[in-house]
This record gives sequence, structure tokens and C-alpha cells, in this order.
Amino acid sequence: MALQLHRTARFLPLLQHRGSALSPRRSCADMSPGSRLRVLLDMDGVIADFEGGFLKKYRQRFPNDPYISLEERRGFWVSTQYGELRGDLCDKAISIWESKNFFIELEPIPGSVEAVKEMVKMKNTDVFICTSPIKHYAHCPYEKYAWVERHLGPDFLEKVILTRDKTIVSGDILIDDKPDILGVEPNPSWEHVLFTACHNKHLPPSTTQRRLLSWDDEWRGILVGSRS
Ligand code: UMP
Ligand code: MG
Repeated sequence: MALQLHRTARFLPLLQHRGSALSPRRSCADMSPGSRLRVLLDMDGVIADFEGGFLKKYRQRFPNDPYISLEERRGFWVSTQYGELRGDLCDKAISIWESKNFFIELEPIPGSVEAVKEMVKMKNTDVFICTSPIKHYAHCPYEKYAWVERHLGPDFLEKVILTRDKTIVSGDILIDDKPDILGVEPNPSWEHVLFTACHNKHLPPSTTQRRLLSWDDEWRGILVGSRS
């Protein structure tokens, strides 16, 4: 019962917020002292450049096959769009991110490493990386940890959450480029802020979902608006 009350109380401000898309839920002045903001950061498409890394390696490996420029990308699933372009390209696309060194060699999204390093130093803020590994596990989980160590430092390894279902992870805010984040929990505790990526930038603006356009955008303001 206590747990249920707590969960409802946590979720109510989110519901209220979702009604008024761009106005902060609470101002800094309302912040109760001692309350902490838990930020979940997606990795691929938010701090690591999955799409850019994919296209580069796909074109190197399959120079004679058609490709989809980042401008032309539509829909979250790269493999689906390549499969629509030509049936055999779905498996060719998958073979790229299943290869050794794909994930470790991804470039950081511009400004992401600097933003994360600043975010972890902010008062009353806990930052975690919440990322979905591919099911072909030979390289991806190891390389995701190695990427975090390389770009954010060994201390950040404490903050890595690998999960295929982000709805069961509790947090106040999830910054993620995937438009629909679904799982077994119908009412996740976090507010999903959509991070703009080549595949989602053409989606119509939402009145109920905040967007972060890039790491040059007002991410600090997004966090202020999430404190409760
Ligand atoms: N991914 C696929 N197929 C695609 C595109 C991406 O399996 O067509 C994988 C790569 C990443 C994961 O491991 O999905 C995306 O994870 P998140 O960024 O949602 O955590
Ligand atoms: Mg992502």
C-alpha cells in the first residue's frame, strides 16, 4: 500500500506536466531541499553516434550496395528501412552492428560527453546510462562498458544499466531517441524526453512530449523542469 501511494505520488506530477508540454513542472524555487533528480540517459543515438557509425561501416563493407543517407532515414529500426530498400539489405545491416568493434568505435554525439560530465557534477542529481544491448551478445555488452570507460571514465561504470526493458527502471527523466519506449510496466516512473535523431526529426511535434534537439539545446532547462 505504502509502495503504491509512493508510486502514485511520484507519477502525478508527471501527468500534470504532460498536460502542459513546454512549461517546467516546477520552478527552482519550488524544489524541496534534499530531493534528488534521477536522470536516465540512453546511449545509442543520445551519447554514442549509432547511426553515423552504422552508415560509415555499412558503406565501407558494402560499397556496391545502395544505402540510406542520414537525411533519408525514417523510423527507429535501421534494419527495417534497409529491408524495405532491398530484401537482402536487412541482414547486411544487422551484420554491421553485430560485428566486433562496432559499438566501441562509435563516436560520441557532439557535446554529449561534456554535457554528461557537467550533469554528474550538478547538485542533487544522479545520472545513469540506460541502454538496450542487442541480443547477439558476443561483443555489444562488453563494448558498451568499454565505451563508457573510455569516454566517461572508470567511475561511470557504476552507472551503467543494460536492459531490454527500460519501463521497469525507475527515474525521473529518460532522455532517449526512440519514440516509443514500451515494456511490461505500463506507467514508467520517468518522463520520456525525446532526443532528436535523424530517424525521428520528421515526426510531428507533440504537445505532450518534450524534446531535446541536441546537446547544444537547453538540457539544463529540461532538468530544471523535471525537478519535483
Ligand atoms: N538496433 C537494432 N536494430 C536497429 C537499430 C538499432 O537492433 O535497426 C539496436 C542497437 C542498439 C539498440 O543496441 O537497438 C538501441 O538501443 P537504445 O538506444 O534504444 O538503448
Ligand atoms: Mg537510443
